[in-house]
Amino acid sequence: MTITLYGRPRSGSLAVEILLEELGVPYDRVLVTGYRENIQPPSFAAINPLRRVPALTLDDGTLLTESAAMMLHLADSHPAAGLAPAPDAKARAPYLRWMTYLAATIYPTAMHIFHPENYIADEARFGEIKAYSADVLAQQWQVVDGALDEGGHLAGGRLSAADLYMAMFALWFANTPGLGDLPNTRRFLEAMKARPSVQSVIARTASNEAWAA
Ligand SMILES: N[C@@H](CCC(=O)N[C@@H](CS)C(=O)NCC(=O)O)C(=O)O
Repeated sequence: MTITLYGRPRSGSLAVEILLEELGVPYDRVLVTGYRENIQPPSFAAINPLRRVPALTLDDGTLLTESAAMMLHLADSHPAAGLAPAPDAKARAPYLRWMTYLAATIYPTAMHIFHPENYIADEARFGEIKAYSADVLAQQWQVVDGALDEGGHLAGGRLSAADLYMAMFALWFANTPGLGDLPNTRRFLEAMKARPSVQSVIARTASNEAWAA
Protein backbone atom coordinates (compact mmCIF):
# COMPACT_ATOMS: atom_id res chain seq x y z
CA MET A 1 0.00 0.00 0.00
CA THR A 2 1.36 3.46 -0.86
CA ILE A 3 1.48 6.23 1.74
CA THR A 4 -1.38 8.67 1.04
CA LEU A 5 -1.35 12.30 2.10
CA TYR A 6 -4.69 14.11 2.26
CA GLY A 7 -4.29 17.85 2.02
CA ARG A 8 -4.38 20.91 -0.11
CA PRO A 9 -1.83 23.46 -1.30
CA ARG A 10 -0.53 25.85 1.41
CA SER A 11 -2.37 24.02 4.21
CA GLY A 12 -0.97 21.97 7.07
CA SER A 13 -0.13 19.18 4.62
CA LEU A 14 2.74 21.36 3.36
CA ALA A 15 5.23 20.28 6.04
CA VAL A 16 4.37 16.60 5.64
CA GLU A 17 4.76 16.91 1.87
CA ILE A 18 8.17 18.54 2.28
CA LEU A 19 9.26 15.79 4.67
CA LEU A 20 8.06 13.04 2.31
CA GLU A 21 10.06 14.71 -0.49
CA GLU A 22 13.15 14.84 1.76
CA LEU A 23 12.73 11.16 2.61
CA GLY A 24 12.28 10.25 -1.04
CA VAL A 25 9.51 7.79 -0.27
CA PRO A 26 6.71 7.29 -2.80
CA TYR A 27 3.36 8.73 -1.79
CA ASP A 28 0.00 9.65 -3.29
CA ARG A 29 -1.69 12.95 -2.65
CA VAL A 30 -5.44 13.38 -2.34
CA LEU A 31 -6.89 16.87 -2.57
CA VAL A 32 -9.40 17.75 0.15
CA THR A 33 -11.14 21.09 -0.32
CA GLY A 34 -14.43 22.63 0.58
CA TYR A 35 -14.37 22.52 4.39
CA ARG A 36 -16.13 25.83 4.75
CA GLU A 37 -18.29 25.50 1.65
CA ASN A 38 -19.54 22.20 3.03
CA ILE A 39 -18.69 20.44 -0.21
CA GLN A 40 -16.06 18.18 1.25
CA PRO A 41 -16.62 14.55 0.28
CA PRO A 42 -18.54 12.93 3.18
CA SER A 43 -16.07 10.05 2.94
CA PHE A 44 -13.36 12.32 4.37
CA ALA A 45 -15.22 12.52 7.69
CA ALA A 46 -14.42 8.83 8.14
CA ILE A 47 -10.73 9.69 7.77
CA ASN A 48 -10.74 12.76 10.00
CA PRO A 49 -13.98 13.39 11.92
CA LEU A 50 -12.89 17.04 12.34
CA ARG A 51 -12.57 17.21 8.53
CA ARG A 52 -9.23 18.98 8.83
CA VAL A 53 -6.12 18.39 6.75
CA PRO A 54 -3.59 16.91 6.78
CA ALA A 55 -4.43 13.25 7.20
CA LEU A 56 -2.09 10.44 6.30
CA THR A 57 -2.48 6.73 5.69
CA LEU A 58 0.68 4.70 6.07
CA ASP A 59 1.79 1.79 3.92
CA ASP A 60 0.25 -0.67 6.40
CA GLY A 61 -3.07 1.20 6.30
CA THR A 62 -2.63 2.97 9.67
CA LEU A 63 -4.38 6.33 9.71
CA LEU A 64 -2.77 9.39 11.23
CA THR A 65 -4.18 12.83 11.89
CA GLU A 66 -2.16 15.62 13.58
CA SER A 67 0.68 17.01 11.52
CA ALA A 68 3.23 16.71 14.35
CA ALA A 69 2.48 13.00 14.78
CA MET A 70 3.04 12.55 11.05
CA MET A 71 6.34 14.44 11.15
CA LEU A 72 7.59 12.51 14.19
CA HIS A 73 6.52 9.12 12.88
CA LEU A 74 7.83 9.56 9.34
CA ALA A 75 11.20 10.90 10.52
CA ASP A 76 11.58 8.14 13.14
CA SER A 77 10.64 5.39 10.72
CA HIS A 78 13.27 6.46 8.17
CA PRO A 79 16.36 6.68 10.40
CA ALA A 80 18.78 6.57 7.47
CA ALA A 81 17.64 10.06 6.46
CA GLY A 82 18.93 11.40 9.79
CA LEU A 83 16.02 13.78 10.27
CA ALA A 84 15.15 12.68 13.83
CA PRO A 85 17.61 12.53 16.73
CA ALA A 86 17.60 9.05 18.28
CA PRO A 87 15.63 8.67 21.56
CA ASP A 88 18.85 8.56 23.59
CA ALA A 89 20.55 11.44 21.74
CA LYS A 90 21.04 14.76 23.56
CA ALA A 91 19.27 16.53 20.71
CA ARG A 92 16.08 14.49 21.22
CA ALA A 93 14.73 16.67 24.02
CA PRO A 94 15.04 20.01 22.17
CA TYR A 95 13.77 18.29 19.02
CA LEU A 96 10.59 17.22 20.85
CA ARG A 97 10.33 20.60 22.50
CA TRP A 98 10.29 22.52 19.23
CA MET A 99 8.11 19.99 17.43
CA THR A 100 5.54 20.37 20.19
CA TYR A 101 5.95 24.14 20.38
CA LEU A 102 5.20 24.45 16.68
CA ALA A 103 2.18 22.14 16.87
CA ALA A 104 0.70 23.35 20.14
CA THR A 105 1.66 27.02 20.19
CA ILE A 106 2.37 28.41 16.72
CA TYR A 107 -0.19 26.33 14.77
CA PRO A 108 -3.26 27.28 16.87
CA THR A 109 -2.31 30.96 16.76
CA ALA A 110 -1.96 30.72 12.99
CA MET A 111 -5.43 29.19 12.81
CA HIS A 112 -6.90 32.11 14.76
CA ILE A 113 -5.45 34.39 12.07
CA PHE A 114 -6.51 32.31 9.06
CA HIS A 115 -9.79 30.91 10.39
CA PRO A 116 -11.32 33.19 13.05
CA GLU A 117 -14.70 31.71 12.11
CA ASN A 118 -13.64 28.50 13.86
CA TYR A 119 -13.36 30.37 17.16
CA ILE A 120 -16.17 32.95 17.24
CA ALA A 121 -19.53 33.26 15.50
CA ASP A 122 -19.64 37.06 15.43
CA GLU A 123 -18.15 38.06 12.07
CA ALA A 124 -17.79 41.63 13.26
CA ARG A 125 -15.06 40.46 15.65
CA PHE A 126 -12.94 38.54 13.13
CA GLY A 127 -10.68 41.55 12.57
CA GLU A 128 -10.09 41.92 16.31
CA ILE A 129 -9.17 38.24 16.69
CA LYS A 130 -6.84 38.37 13.70
CA ALA A 131 -5.05 41.51 14.89
CA TYR A 132 -4.69 40.23 18.47
CA SER A 133 -3.45 36.84 17.27
CA ALA A 134 -0.94 38.50 14.93
CA ASP A 135 0.58 40.22 17.99
CA VAL A 136 0.62 36.94 19.90
CA LEU A 137 2.24 35.20 16.95
CA ALA A 138 4.97 37.86 16.73
CA GLN A 139 5.89 37.09 20.37
CA GLN A 140 5.80 33.36 19.74
CA TRP A 141 8.05 33.77 16.69
CA GLN A 142 10.62 35.65 18.74
CA VAL A 143 10.99 32.61 20.97
CA VAL A 144 11.57 30.23 18.11
CA ASP A 145 13.83 32.74 16.34
CA GLY A 146 16.00 32.77 19.46
CA ALA A 147 16.16 28.97 19.43
CA LEU A 148 17.74 28.73 15.97
CA ASP A 149 21.45 27.98 16.19
CA GLU A 150 24.12 29.62 14.04
CA GLY A 151 23.55 27.10 11.29
CA GLY A 152 19.82 27.83 11.36
CA HIS A 153 18.67 24.61 13.03
CA LEU A 154 16.39 23.97 15.98
CA ALA A 155 18.01 20.82 17.35
CA GLY A 156 21.27 18.93 17.24
CA GLY A 157 23.17 21.37 15.01
CA ARG A 158 21.79 19.78 11.86
CA LEU A 159 18.64 19.60 9.78
CA SER A 160 15.78 17.75 11.44
CA ALA A 161 12.08 17.28 10.86
CA ALA A 162 11.53 20.11 13.36
CA ASP A 163 13.18 22.51 10.90
CA LEU A 164 11.00 21.20 8.09
CA TYR A 165 7.90 21.68 10.26
CA MET A 166 9.01 25.22 11.11
CA ALA A 167 9.59 25.89 7.40
CA MET A 168 5.86 25.46 6.77
CA PHE A 169 4.91 28.15 9.30
CA ALA A 170 7.68 30.45 8.09
CA LEU A 171 6.39 30.07 4.52
CA TRP A 172 2.82 30.84 5.64
CA PHE A 173 3.94 34.04 7.32
CA ALA A 174 6.85 34.97 5.06
CA ASN A 175 5.34 38.32 4.16
CA THR A 176 4.14 39.44 7.57
CA PRO A 177 5.84 42.17 9.60
CA GLY A 178 6.29 39.93 12.67
CA LEU A 179 8.52 37.59 10.73
CA GLY A 180 10.22 40.23 8.61
CA ASP A 181 12.05 41.68 11.60
CA LEU A 182 13.56 38.45 12.80
CA PRO A 183 17.01 37.95 11.27
CA ASN A 184 17.51 34.30 12.20
CA THR A 185 14.11 33.28 10.91
CA ARG A 186 14.62 35.28 7.72
CA ARG A 187 17.92 33.46 7.07
CA PHE A 188 16.28 30.17 8.01
CA LEU A 189 13.48 30.78 5.54
CA GLU A 190 15.88 31.59 2.69
CA ALA A 191 17.88 28.41 3.42
CA MET A 192 14.71 26.34 3.49
CA LYS A 193 13.48 27.85 0.23
CA ALA A 194 16.74 26.78 -1.40
CA ARG A 195 16.15 23.11 -0.54
CA PRO A 196 15.05 21.00 -3.53
CA SER A 197 12.26 19.43 -1.43
CA VAL A 198 10.75 22.82 -0.64
CA GLN A 199 11.27 24.06 -4.19
CA SER A 200 9.49 21.10 -5.73
CA VAL A 201 6.51 21.40 -3.39
CA ILE A 202 6.28 25.15 -3.99
CA ALA A 203 6.62 24.71 -7.76
CA ARG A 204 3.84 22.15 -7.72
CA THR A 205 1.64 24.55 -5.77
CA ALA A 206 2.51 27.47 -8.05
CA SER A 207 1.70 25.51 -11.17
CA ASN A 208 -1.50 24.51 -9.41
CA GLU A 209 -0.91 20.92 -10.34
CA ALA A 210 -4.06 19.12 -9.26
CA TRP A 211 -3.76 16.52 -6.56
CA ALA A 212 -5.40 13.22 -7.39
CA ALA A 213 -9.11 13.65 -6.76
N1 LIG B 1 -3.92 20.01 14.88
C1 LIG B 1 -4.12 19.77 13.47
C2 LIG B 1 -4.64 21.06 12.83
C3 LIG B 1 -5.12 20.84 11.42
C4 LIG B 1 -5.82 22.05 10.84
O1 LIG B 1 -6.32 22.94 11.56
N2 LIG B 1 -5.86 22.11 9.52
C5 LIG B 1 -6.48 23.20 8.83
C6 LIG B 1 -5.71 23.57 7.56
S1 LIG B 1 -4.10 24.16 7.90
C7 LIG B 1 -7.85 22.81 8.33
O2 LIG B 1 -8.04 21.79 7.71
N3 LIG B 1 -8.80 23.65 8.62
C8 LIG B 1 -10.09 23.51 8.06
C9 LIG B 1 -10.45 24.76 7.40
O3 LIG B 1 -10.78 25.67 8.14
O4 LIG B 1 -10.37 24.80 6.17
C10 LIG B 1 -2.82 19.30 12.82
O5 LIG B 1 -1.75 19.65 13.32
O6 LIG B 1 -2.87 18.54 11.83
